[in-house]
Order: sequence, then C-alpha cells, then structure tokens
Amino acid sequence: MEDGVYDDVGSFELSEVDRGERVEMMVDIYVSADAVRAQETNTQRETKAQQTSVRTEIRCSRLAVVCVGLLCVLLLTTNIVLNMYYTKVKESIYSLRVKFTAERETLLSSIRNLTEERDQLKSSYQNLTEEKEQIKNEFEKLTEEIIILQTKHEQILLKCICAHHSVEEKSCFKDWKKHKSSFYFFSTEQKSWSAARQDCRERGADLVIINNREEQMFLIDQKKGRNFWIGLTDEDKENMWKWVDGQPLTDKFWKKHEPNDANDVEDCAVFTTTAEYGWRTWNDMSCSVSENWVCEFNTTKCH
Ligand SMILES: [Ca+2]
Ligand SMILES: [Ca+2]
Ligand SMILES: [Ca+2]
Repeated sequence: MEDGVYDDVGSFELSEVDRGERVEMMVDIYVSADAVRAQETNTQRETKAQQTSVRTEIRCSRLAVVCVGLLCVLLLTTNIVLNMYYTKVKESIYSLRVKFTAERETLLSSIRNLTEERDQLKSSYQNLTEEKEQIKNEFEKLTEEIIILQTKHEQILLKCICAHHSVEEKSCFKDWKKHKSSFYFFSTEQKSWSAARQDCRERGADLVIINNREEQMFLIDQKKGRNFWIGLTDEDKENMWKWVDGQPLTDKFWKKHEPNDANDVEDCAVFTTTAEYGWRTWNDMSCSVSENWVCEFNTTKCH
C-alpha cells in the first residue's frame, strides 16, 4: 500500500502542479501515510491482540478441556470407587440377608417345635385332667362301695352277735368279755383314736361308752395295766365332750386336774386300770397317740 502512495507522488511530479500545493499534498500524503501506517499499526496491534486473545482463548479452552478431562477422570474414578463400595455394600447386605434368613428359619423352626411341644403338653394336661377326674370318680365310687360293704359287714356282725348274744362262747365273741348287756373287746395292739374306733366298727361295735360308775369299775377290775382309748372326744368343740353315739357326757370319771387339753391338742379320752385315784381314771390325750383300746357291743341294739 505504501508503494501505491509513492507512485501517486511520482504522478504528481509528472503533472505540473504548484510547488506549494505539491508540498502540502506531500505533507497530506505523508500524514495520510502516517495515518495509514498508524492505522496499520493499530490494525496489527488489534490483530496481535486478537491473536493473543485467540491464543488465550485457546489456552483457556485447552485448560478447560484439561479440566474437563481431569473432572471426567475424577468422576470416572469416583464412579469406580463408588461402584466398588456399592458392590461391597451390596455383598454385605446380601450376606446379612442370608444370615438373617437362616436365623429367621431357625427361629421359625424353634417356634414350630415349641408350639408342637406346647400342644403336646396341653394334650397331656387334658388327658391327665380327664384321668384325674376318672380316678376321682372311681375313688368316690370305691368310697361308697366301702361304706356299703362296711355297713353290710356291720349288719352281718350285728346279726351274728344278736343271734348268739346269750352264748359268748360262740366264735363271734371269742375274745370278748361280757358284762351286763354288753360285750367288751380289749385290744392287744396300739393305734390312734380314730384307727382304734375304725377297728371297733369293723367288729360291729364301737369304742366303749362308759355309762355309769358300775361300768367304770368293771373296766378297772380288768387290771389291764395300760391306757385304753374310750369313745369320748371333744374334737368337734373344745371342752364339749361327747360319746361316739352322740350322747353328751353325764357321769364323769376324770383324773384330778384332767381334762387339761395340754398344748391345745388333747381331744380324745383314755382310761387306765392302774388308777391312782380310785375310780377316777380318765385323761385327755392327743388323738394321734397310739394306745390300746376297748370296743363295746351293747346287745340292746338287737332289741
Ligand atoms: Ca357302755
Ligand atoms: Ca380338748
Ligand atoms: Ca390331759
């Protein structure tokens, strides 16, 4: 472009123009050239700036690409790590699930076994309850049968005794002593008061009832030398003495200071033939003590 300007100056020399004008023109041309040069310089600068800007942008772009790449690598790494962690966690969860499932099955199995055992125990309990009821019913039936048999036995004995009461040598009075209208059996064994009474009942009699002083003296005269249970008790109500036939006590032959209900347990009466106080021989004792006893069968039952 500079060459084009100087060519134009040459052309001005060929044309015949005023020297002053020519100078001015040259000045203008130089000014223009300078302006053009300045403009070119500016353009170059702008171009350089643009190039610099472009380079900068390229660097930035490259940097951005690098950053993006690094980010991608980071993301990829993170993704891989997370995947590994997720896989590990998944495996752990699966392992725990398997373990819990096995434990759950074990517990369910235990529950089933316990339920079966509970049902078996329940069934056994019901069976035992039924058996208990059956045994209870059988026991009640047997008790009734025993009472019936005992009553029959007593009736048979009574018939036997009543049929032969005038002849004590008969077998049914073999070991009995007769006095007035009664027969007396003196035991050689020792039992509690209730067992002794049961023995008398099985013989068709009962424990002796001492109705009067004459009967008391008859018993003393036997000189047995031991204590004997008699049919007298205050078990139902303390100090309300009754005979076994339900009659209240009238004639009393207690020893001195008796009955004393020692230790609050003496509810059955004995007499002893080794009387220290004459005809006063009775004493109250604990019914559970084992003593001999006397049974009495009064033949007035037969009338
Ligand atoms: Ca009597
Ligand atoms: Ca008593
Ligand atoms: Ca006593």
